[in-house]
Amino acid sequence: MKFSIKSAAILLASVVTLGSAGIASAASQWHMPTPYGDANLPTQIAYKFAEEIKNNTAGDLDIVVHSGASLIKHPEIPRAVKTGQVQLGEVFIGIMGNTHPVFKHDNIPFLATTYDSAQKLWEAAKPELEKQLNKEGMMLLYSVPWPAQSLYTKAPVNSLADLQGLKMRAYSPSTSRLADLMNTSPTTVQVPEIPQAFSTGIIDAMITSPSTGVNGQAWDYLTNYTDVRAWIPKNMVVVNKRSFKRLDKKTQQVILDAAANAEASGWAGVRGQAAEDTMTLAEHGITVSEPSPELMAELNKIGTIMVDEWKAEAPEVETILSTYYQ
Ligand code: PCA
Repeated sequence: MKFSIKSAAILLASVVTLGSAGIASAASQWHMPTPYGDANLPTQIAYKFAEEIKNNTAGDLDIVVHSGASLIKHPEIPRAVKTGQVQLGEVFIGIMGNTHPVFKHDNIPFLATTYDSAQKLWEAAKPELEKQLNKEGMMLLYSVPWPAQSLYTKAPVNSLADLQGLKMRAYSPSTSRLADLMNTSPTTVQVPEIPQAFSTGIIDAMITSPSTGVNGQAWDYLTNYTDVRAWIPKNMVVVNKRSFKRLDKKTQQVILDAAANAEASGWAGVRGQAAEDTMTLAEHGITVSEPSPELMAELNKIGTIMVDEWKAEAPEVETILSTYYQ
């Protein structure tokens, strides 16, 4: 396991805090690493969540949000929470696709492309996902959706032939598979490295939200946004089970209430955020267009293949899908 000096120091600090909390029941400080920067809706919600808990415990539980992967690198956050290196953390659900197939519900193209259907898929997937988290010593607190994921390129795209051979950014096991099926080469790039990866030719195209495009000033290095709205992924905030159980019932309830509020504000805020950020892309000169029927037909075919492959991976997937389609 890799610990940075900074996280080792914080770990030590929290051990000291916990120790003194045991004696004098003083306020405790918890650390919450998050993957994305402060401009993102999930990060803003994380700050509000922490503030609500601090207020409603009269300062007894102080959650320090470490945004933008500043404390722990994104792919290492699940393990940091699992092992108790930190008490809770935020993670992109799809990034855990190789931990268990249930996490892949998050990045399957064209399974749920409206916010209502994405919410329905989330409700269907949640019990199965919670079972897997439980096995990993973690508990789900809340989830925040991203705007629908669309295609960014350096030229107009009318069909998949226009993408053939390009280097496509991937951010999860499912998006790597998608890039393969699109006849492009998947390249894993984290959000902060997107601008440099485009300008140095490491990637030529990506599928992500209008928000991530705006954050990375996509107009500096690409020209086209084709609004395919292929899926609606989510972040989730998970807590170490033992850390949570050690709290008194009242504090646990404060956390659960704040988590429910956080989840509701994510679903309420995402549509407006999507519209606003798409407009910002256009205002900066990116050509925003609706996809051609040909492109959509090709992509939908890939979506069907991916659902079939996913279904074959585990019986839990069948359970998710039958609940979703009910
Ligand atoms: N932005 C994040 C996850 C999904 C999104 O819209 C990313 O591109 O990595």
